Amino acid sequence: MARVVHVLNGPNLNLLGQREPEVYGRDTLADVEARCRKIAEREGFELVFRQTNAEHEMVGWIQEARQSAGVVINPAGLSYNSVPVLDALKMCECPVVEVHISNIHKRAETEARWRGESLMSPAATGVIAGLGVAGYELALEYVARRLKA
Ligand code: CA2
Repeated sequence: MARVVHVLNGPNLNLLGQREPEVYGRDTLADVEARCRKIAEREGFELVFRQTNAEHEMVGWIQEARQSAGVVINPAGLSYNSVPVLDALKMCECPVVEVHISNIHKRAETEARWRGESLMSPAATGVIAGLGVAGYELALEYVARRLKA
């Protein structure tokens, strides 16, 4: 059976590339998905790539993914207030990599302090922030490495 890795994206990331390019870059989510698919093909795993604006849908997708080969998640705005998403991530039995395109810690110095404090991080195996959309690819490389180990 093919090993499946889930890449899950939270609210508003469907509009990636359309605003604040100085923070998030110009790539769209479709561009990110295409790059992730290349890695999945090369590494021989099946990729599920999804985006939702709804908390309950994200919870359902994490539950679906909990026994898969890995979860890469950019919870976006849900990072700061969603206990249901946190609880679902805690139930994952696979590596979980939290990805933020921007450096949320740096932004916490200049914007609001809450931005640097993702509620999700205690449930993550690791966190990548500030490396742009390359963070998704690096997270998948990590999962692929874990699958080979
Ligand atoms: O840097 C990230 O990836 C974030 O998770 C993105 C969230 C933000 O609230 C976090 O602090 C950091 C916001 C996602 C908004 O989606 C966008 C839509 C269009 C253009 C840019 C971002």
